[in-house]
Formats: sequence, C-alpha cells, structure tokens
Amino acid sequence: MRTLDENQEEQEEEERRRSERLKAARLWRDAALRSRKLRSGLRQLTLCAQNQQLVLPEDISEVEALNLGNNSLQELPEELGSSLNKLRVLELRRNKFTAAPRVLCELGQLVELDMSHNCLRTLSEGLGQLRALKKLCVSHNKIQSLPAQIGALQALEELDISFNLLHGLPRSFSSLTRLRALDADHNQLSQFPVEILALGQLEELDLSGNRFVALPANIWRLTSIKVLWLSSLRMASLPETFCRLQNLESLMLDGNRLSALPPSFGLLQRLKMMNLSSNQLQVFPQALLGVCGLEELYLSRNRLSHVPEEISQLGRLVNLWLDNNSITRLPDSIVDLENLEELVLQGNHIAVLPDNFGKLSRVNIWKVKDNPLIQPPYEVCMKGIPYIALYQQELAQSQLAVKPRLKLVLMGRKDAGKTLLRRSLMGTREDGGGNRGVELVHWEADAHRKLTFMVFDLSGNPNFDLVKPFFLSPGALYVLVVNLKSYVPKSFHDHVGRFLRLLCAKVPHAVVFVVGTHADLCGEAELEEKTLDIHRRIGLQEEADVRSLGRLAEEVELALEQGFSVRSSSPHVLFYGVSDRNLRRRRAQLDFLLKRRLQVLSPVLSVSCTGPQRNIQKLREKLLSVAEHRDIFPNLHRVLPKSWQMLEELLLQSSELWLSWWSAARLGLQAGLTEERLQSALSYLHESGKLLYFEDSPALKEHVFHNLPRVIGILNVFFQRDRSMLLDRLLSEGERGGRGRVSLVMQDKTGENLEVTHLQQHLVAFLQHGLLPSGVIRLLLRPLIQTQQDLHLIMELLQKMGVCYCVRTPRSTPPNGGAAWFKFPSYVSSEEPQAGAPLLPTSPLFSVEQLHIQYSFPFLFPPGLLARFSVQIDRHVVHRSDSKNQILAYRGKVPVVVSHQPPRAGQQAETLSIISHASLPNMWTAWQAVTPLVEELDALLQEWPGLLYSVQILCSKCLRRGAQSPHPFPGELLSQPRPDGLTEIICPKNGSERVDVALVYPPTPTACSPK
Ligand SMILES: Nc1nc2c(ncn2[C@@H]2O[C@H](COP(=O)(O)OP(=O)(O)O)[C@@H](O)[C@H]2O)c(=O)[nH]1
Ligand SMILES: [Mg+2]
Repeated sequence: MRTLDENQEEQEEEERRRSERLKAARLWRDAALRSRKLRSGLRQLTLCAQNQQLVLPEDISEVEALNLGNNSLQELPEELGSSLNKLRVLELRRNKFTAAPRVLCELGQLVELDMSHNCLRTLSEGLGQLRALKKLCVSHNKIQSLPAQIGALQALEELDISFNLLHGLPRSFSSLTRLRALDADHNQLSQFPVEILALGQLEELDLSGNRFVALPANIWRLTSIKVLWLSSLRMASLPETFCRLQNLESLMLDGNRLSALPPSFGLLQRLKMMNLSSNQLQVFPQALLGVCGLEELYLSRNRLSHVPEEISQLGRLVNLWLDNNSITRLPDSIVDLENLEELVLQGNHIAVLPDNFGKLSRVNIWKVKDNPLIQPPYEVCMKGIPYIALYQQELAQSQLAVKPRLKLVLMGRKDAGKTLLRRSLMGTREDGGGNRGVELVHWEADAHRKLTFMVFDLSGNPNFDLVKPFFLSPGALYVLVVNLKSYVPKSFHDHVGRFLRLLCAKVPHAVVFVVGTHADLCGEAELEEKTLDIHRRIGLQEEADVRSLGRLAEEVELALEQGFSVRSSSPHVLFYGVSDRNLRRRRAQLDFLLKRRLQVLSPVLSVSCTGPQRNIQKLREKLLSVAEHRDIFPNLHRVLPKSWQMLEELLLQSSELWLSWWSAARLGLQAGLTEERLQSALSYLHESGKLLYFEDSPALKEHVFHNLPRVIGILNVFFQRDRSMLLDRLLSEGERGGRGRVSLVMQDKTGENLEVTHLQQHLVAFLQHGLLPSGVIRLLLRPLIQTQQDLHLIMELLQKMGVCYCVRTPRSTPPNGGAAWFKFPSYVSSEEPQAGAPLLPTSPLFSVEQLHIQYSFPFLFPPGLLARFSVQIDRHVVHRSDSKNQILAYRGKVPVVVSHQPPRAGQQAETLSIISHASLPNMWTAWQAVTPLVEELDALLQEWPGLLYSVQILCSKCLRRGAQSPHPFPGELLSQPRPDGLTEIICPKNGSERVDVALVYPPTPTACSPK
C-alpha cells in the first residue's frame, strides 16, 4: 500500500467544499452586493451591547443599515421602531432572541432582515407587515412552523429557512410569487412541499437533508429553476418529468439511493454541474452522455465497475470524480478529455492506465491511491501525470520488461532465527552468525521464472528501532519470524503482536507471513499448540484493534450527527468545539484504518533450519506463489520499460558508494536512456526502495546512492551500539591503514594528538550522549567510506534521513566541515537533563500559565519517533539540553520542553508532549514557541499512514492545580480559528474554573494536520 502523499481524508472534504462552492459563491455575491449597496449611500451603524443591554446613540434617525449581530440580545428597545424611520437593512444574527421582537412590525420600510442563529421557535404574525421585505434569513433557529402571514411578504425574493424544525409549509406560501431563492434544507419536511411548485420565478432551491424520499411528478412546474439541491434525501428514483426542468444548470443529488437516471435526462442541455456521489449506481448512466455541456461530474462512492468509451463525448468536462467505485479499467478515450483539471480515481480496482496519459496535461488534481496499479507502477502514478507521460513514452521507445526485483523483508525478535532462515531459504552456507545489524542480499529464487528477491534481514536488536521503519515500505512481502522454542503465550506481544502493529502503522494492508522456527527443538504437540496459539492471538489482537477503532469511529459519527452547535454548547461534550470539517477528517482517517488492515496469511508455518530441515522447501514455494499471485500481490506483474530495469541491473553491478550524476548518466546511456530521461527512471527506483536519490535536495540531487548494502553497512556501524566493536573499528582501521590512526585524527584543526584513550573517550561520549566529531566518524566508517567527499555526502544523507544533525557551534563554523560535530539523538541515555537547562514551573506559580500539547498513541508509539523529532526540531531551538526522554530548549527566549512518557503500568497510552509557558498576556509567545514543533511532529507522523494517535491540549488550570489527569481539550482546536465572541471556556474537570480562550486556541490556526 500507499503512502499518504495525498490525504485521503482531504478528499471527501474537498469534494464537499466543491459542491458548496456554489453556495459560497452566492454568499460572497450577497456580501459584495450588500457592501456595495452600503457603500453606495446607505448610512450604516454597527452597535455592540454591554451586558446584553443595548445603548442607542442620540440621533439614529438617518441610519439605513443597522448591524446588531453577535450581541447575545434577547430583546430590542421599544423606542427603536420610532427612531429608525429610514432603516432598510437590519442584521440580528447570532443573538439570543426566542421570538421576533415586537418593534420589528414598525419597520415597514425594511428590505433585508437577518435573524439567523438565534433561538426563535416561531415567527410572529406581525411579521407580515414588513411589506417591503425582499430578503429574509431565519436559518439555524428552532422554528416548527411558519405563520400563514408569511404569504403577505409579497416583495420577498430570497428566503432562508434552513436548519429549523419545519414539518411543512403553510398554504399561503404559494403566494410568494417573486421568490427567486429558497433555502429550506435541513428541516423535517416529510413530503415535498407542493406549495413551492407555484413559485414560477424560483431559480435556486435547496431541500437537502429533509425527510421526504420522492419528488412529485409535477416537479416540472419549477420551470425557472437553475440550481437545485436535493442531497441526502434517500430518494430511490427521479420522476421522468424531472427532465423537463430545462433551465437546470447545477444539480446536487449526492447522498440518495439512485441506481439510474430517467432515460430522457439528456434533455437537460444546460446542465453544467452534476453531483451523484454516494448513490447506488452500478452502471454508468448512459443518459448523462448526452449532456454535452457538462463541466463537473461527481460519481464518487457508487458501485460502478465500468466507464463507457463514450465518456469522451463530454468534451467540456473539467472535473471528473470517480473515486471509491469498483472500476477495473478506464476507457482509452478518457485521454481525449483535454479540458480535465481534476481526475479522481482513488479506491478502485484499476491495474492499467490507458496510453497517452500525457494528453491530460491540464490535470492538476490527480488521485489514484488504493488501486492495484501495475502499469504504470504505483510509484510512477503517485508522482503525477508528467511522470506517467514519461513512463509511457519510455515504454513506447523501449521494450517491455516484467518481473522486477521484489522486496522481501524478514522481521522479528533477536534470535528468532531470521538470518539462519534466510540462509536456509537461499541455500547458502552459514558463514558465522552474530549480530551484524540490518543485512541486504539478493536472492535469485527461481531463475526459470525470473524471480529475484532483495532480502532485507532486519536486525531484532532494539538499537535498530530508529532505522527499521525506513525499510518497511509498500510493495514488499513481509515474513515475521518467531522462535517457537522460546515462544510462550504470555510473550505473544513481544514475539508477534508488536511487530504486526508496527507494520500495520507503517504499511497498512501489507502482506505478512508468520513463520515459526526452531521446530526441531519442539515436540509435535508443542508445535501444534504454539502455532495455533499464535494464530488465535493474532485474530484476537486484530479483533480488539478493529473494535476500538470502530468505537472511535462511532463516537465521531455521533458527534457529527449532533451538529456543531450542540458540540460547542458545552465543554463537557466529546469533541467540544471541533468543526465538522475536522471531524470528517477524523472519520475519514478512522475509516481508512478500518479498511486497510494487514493481510496476514495463515496458517503459521513451522520450520526448522538446522539438522534435517523441515518445511523450508514448502516455505520457498509458498513465498513464490504468493509473490506471483496477481490479486494478493500485483507488484510482480507491473510493467516497466526495459531501459529502467537495465539501469537497475547496471547500477547493481557498480561497487562505488555513490555515483555522480554524470556517472549515472553514463550508465543510463548504456541502458538506452538519454540524460533527460534518466531522472524519471531514478525517481522510480527511489520510490520503489531500490536506491536513494533525493531529487528535491539541493545538497544531494547531484548524487545517486545506488549501493544500498554499503549504505546499510554504514547505518550498522552507528546503530550496533557496541563499544568494543566500535573501538575495534577505530584501532584496526588505524593500524591497517598506512597512515595510522593518530596522524589521521591530527588532521583536525585542534592539532592535538588523539591517543587511544582519547578515542575511547569519544566513544564513551558517543554511547552516552550520541556526540561524535567528524574526524572520528571518518575513522569509524573506514573502509566503507574513503574520501572526504564520501564522508560529507554520507553525513548529508544521514541528516536527510533524520538520523543525526550537525551541532552548530555558536562561535565558529569550521571550514568544509572539518571538525564538525554530529549528534545522534537516539544515543542519549542519561535520564537527567544537563545543568542550566530551562525549567518549567512545577509549583503553582501565580502568574505563569502552561501550554501543554499532548500526543497520545494507544496502539503503538512509533519506534525512533522521539529521536527523529529531536533532529527535526534542532533548527527551531537553541540552548538545548537532551536527556533520554526529554528535550529542554529555548525558542528565542521562551522555554520549550519535549517530553516522552514511556509506557507505565496501568496507563492507557504512551505520550509525547510539547510544552511551553508564559504569562497570560504574553501567551502568544508560548504559542509561537510550540507551533513550529507541532507542525514538525505532524509532518513526521505522516510517514505512518496506518498509525492511530490523537492530540490533546491539556487544561492549564488543571495543570496549575497539579491535577493528576488534567482535562484534555481536543487537539483539533489547534487548527481552528478562535470562535467569535468566546473569551473563556469552563473546565469540565471542576465545573467552575474558567480557562482563557488564549490557553486553548492558538492566536492563528496551525497548518491542518493530516489526521
Ligand atoms: N535448532 C535450531 N536452531 C536455530 C534454528 N533457527 C535458528 N537457530 C539458531 O538460533 C540462533 C539465532 O538465529 P539467527 O538466525 O541468528 O537469529 P536472528 O537474530 O533472528 O537473525 C542461532 O544460533 C541459530 O543457529 C532452527 O530452526 N533450529
Ligand atoms: Mg540476524
């Protein structure tokens, strides 16, 4: 599976935004019109109430537009009616009116009235006296019925009664003959209100989210209708007469139960936008193909398996959304839709894209993940249309090649038997075992079938936790190795469970084999018992995880149903204040996690690798058959240009540590690739994990790290964490190398001789604090690196990977990195911060408030996350002091703390916190300190598409009181603007304490995190 290059959860959102664009456009237009109107001469006044009391200025008789919105008003002063003779526009939105104020009746010249977002239960009869009213908005109230008097508003052109509790409309409604726009969506209408049919001027109508499930046959009477919203109504069909609405331009039918359109739908020749998402279409509606002017077509989340060739008749299409259907192939003619700008295909069963994709050069929104793509391979498709075009050109010029090398990854605890299993599978003899770190070997598994694996043998040593996730990539086949002799049911988590969770978090939907070794040391009964136990517990863990995810998804669903206004009414409510948008993102993420589970192949196979081997041949055959299984594992069937595959083979033969662009270009030529075609080949090889090539890094883009075994060898030197091995490397290399260790080290600008004891001290410092000077690194890495440039490039690479950072010395930066120091944060072992580190208040200081953002990880804390984060934040902080689970530093003059809370017995989830503090008036400084770190962490967490985590903002009042479990406000608020008018929030923990809004919401919303 798939990285999160694109955010799936964004998609639903984007689609919704898009379909709301019309509405937004209307709002903008209104706002613009209003301000123009106001500017063009209306005298306007905005008043703010104090303690819900309105104080009127002396002379307001000339005022023509009065804005009293956002004031918590419950009534209006009586004298208003007599003093506002010229009032035309009255804005009363977001107050607390329970009924329309009586004085309104006296404002007979009123043209526009906005009473949305109040607590109205009815509209008073007196309202009928507003004879001049052209525009009335009473949306978001609790109105159960409209008075008959509404029919008296003869001038009315726009009416918004959406988001109320209306069950029907009064008969008099049909006399509103001037009405052009009616929003009656999100009410309780149980039948299509026939009163509307009399409104011959109506151009825009929204009836979404009501309770009726069918349209009347005489719907055709709405002859002027241009924009029609009928979303979320559960309609199963449209009447044939619908096709007579020939002025229709935009039609929203998403969220219904349509399985077909009426046959004469093609009569709707003015239709430009059509939303049919979330319906039950199994067949592409043929009738749509006649609507030649269509520009936007949304068919997401239906059951389509086929798109007709005739789609090219819709030559004006700009947006085409077909995601989350069951489409197996696209028609070749789709590339003729040359006006397309958005093509969304994700979540289908597409394996091959039609040729000539380059013709779709205008497409700028392109989503294809969650398809079993083999041609072009997934890695190419993800990079966008230009890369697909290059691939297809390459394919046209060069022959086809199939069966590239496949990644096979062995994982499991130390001493599980991975290495011996690898050797047994490959039929190579044991050449001394031991702990060598990660190993990469190529295995020609079946020459006849042209099956070659790149086998990654991931060390079980916990020191490699930081490094291992780099090797867990989509498109690999995974083998989880378990030592059956030492396995006991109690140790399931340690032997099996945690590896599955790790894999699922990094590569959701990966294919895994579980193999038990040491079968020779177990009795038959024991074998059966243990393999069954593993099998059973895998099922149980999966069930439990799915259950908790399901529960979370339910909570989100409930919160969404509640609606934003209920959610923001009280901090006691779950997801307090979280926007619909953020909740939908959360739901999409949870849906993704629920859908993309690991594919664990059963049964657990038991093998023995020593003595008379058992089941090794069987395992070999199973691996091959799974690898070749097109449905489980499409990767082997992807089609590559022969030139790309040749380049891969040529690169493999070269033993250098890295290649310059020019050397790579020479090999490219041998493979038949001109220089300008090299880039796409390299980029494909990088994406599929065959080499490292960072086309977007200024420091590295001129170099190709094609020799993965050597790069891995270098990582092994750093992560073995074995003092005597390191010392051996230093000394033996020093002695073996002609120039000797001392002279080499003397090249350091200090000019000081470094004796063995010095080197030892360096190693001690390295093992404790993760610090090494580049001179010693150079010694350590010999003979893997040879030149100063090797060293320089490797250090750039390690920094790019986030394994270490270069320590900036405040006084001098050494020329060409000669005596630079590097810090490897995963080595920091001391539990105590160094002296002089910034301290957070532990006692309740009276003036300082703490800002505490906490990330919690209920299933799995990504291994190496703290160390990687520690590298990423270095450019944001100064004066840092690191200990094993904590980083204390400053952002400018403001202290920040990053703190990891390892698992504790009885505690629910492992957490990582970002903390700062400031006095309340200066709270923005603390936010400024924390925000970039939050954004760095969000970026890192994107590498874990299957990870479950949540973010909380801990209540600063609770923190100040030293509460054991401070109240958590939802972290989603970080990406939301502070609500208008909100100054304090009550902390639910003790019911009375008020938390200043500045302690919960940042001054400006942070960039939206992906989850
Ligand atoms: N008896 C027996 N010993 C095994 C088997 N597989 C591995 N070993 C031994 O178990 C130890 C650890 O194996 P190794 O492959 O190095 O484990 P790794 O840490 O997972 O790579 C070595 O001493 C192996 O010889 C097996 O199937 N049967
Ligand atoms: Mg091993």
